[in-house]
Amino acid sequence: MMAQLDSISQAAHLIRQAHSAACLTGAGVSAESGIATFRDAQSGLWSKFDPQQLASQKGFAADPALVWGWYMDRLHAVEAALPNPGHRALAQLEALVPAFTLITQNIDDLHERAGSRQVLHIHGRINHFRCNYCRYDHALQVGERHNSLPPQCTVCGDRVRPDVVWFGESMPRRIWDQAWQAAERCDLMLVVGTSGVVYPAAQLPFLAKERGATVIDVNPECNPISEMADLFLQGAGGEVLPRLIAAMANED
Ligand code: BJW
Ligand code: ZN
Repeated sequence: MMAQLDSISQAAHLIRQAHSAACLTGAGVSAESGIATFRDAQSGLWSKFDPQQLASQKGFAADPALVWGWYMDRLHAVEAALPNPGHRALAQLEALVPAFTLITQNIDDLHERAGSRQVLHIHGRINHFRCNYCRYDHALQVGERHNSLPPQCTVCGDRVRPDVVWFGESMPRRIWDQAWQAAERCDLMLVVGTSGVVYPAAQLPFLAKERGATVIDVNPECNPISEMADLFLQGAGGEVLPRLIAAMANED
């Protein structure tokens, strides 16, 4: 289903009026760049594994080579992907709203490559690596990505892993605090391409709403966030967001 023109212009008007806006994105925003979403589309070789098991300390301990291989494949897919019109529209939005905070659950760097300058990666980044034990940063060498086992930490000898947030782990403290404050303070929150099932990220739009913000959700499917949102723009981010920017330009 495609979001209606009048709801797009209503959303454009609300965003234009905002003094402070926050945007929460999820895997759906990168789907049109060919990056598999977390829940929908683990494809090919990986379709027989449960991503919720792989993205965990328990999964890594049980089979470090399997988890390393999964991340190296996904890193390769991210590096080969290009930002789509949805990413680019959000980068444009940054310049159209007085205060704009982009909070992403995505571990890819497509927002940055589309031109967004300030991105809060609350679930970490797939192209950064650290020790699983002492957290020491690790610069990945070309050969290491092709090894079956993850590299060893040069400080403590434990395993290196991508610097992402697995189930049961805490968000990076400073980034999470900034995301929380943005949700608390914004008068408008735009949510794009998240299923709204992973906490505490999914709490942010509810927090914003509780503090009086207007919430707009963009997603082809209904979910707990779209049900609570003031406006639900049903459709793909790469189609709805450019139309939203165009409608904002028409408001001038
Ligand atoms: C489109 C589209 C298009 C398609 N355009 N849209 C409270 C209640 C219940 C459970 C918990 C709770 N608090 C904590 C928990 C446990 C757990 C949790 O939430 N579990 C739930 C699954 C039930 N949370 C945690 O464990 C968190 N940690 C924590 O709470 O720690 C506290 C603590 C610490 C220490 C001690 C004690 C307590 C950590 C969560 C970390 C999540 N990490 C992951 C993996 C990152 C690395 C990796 O990718 O490998 O992050 S999980 C995965 O889900 C990934 C994503 O960022 C995240 C969200 O997924 P997202 O973005 O919503 O994607 P999908 O695939 O679910 O949905 C795609 C959406 O796009 C769909 O809606 C489509 O319709 C849409 N779409 N095409 C727009 N073209
Ligand atoms: Zn270490």
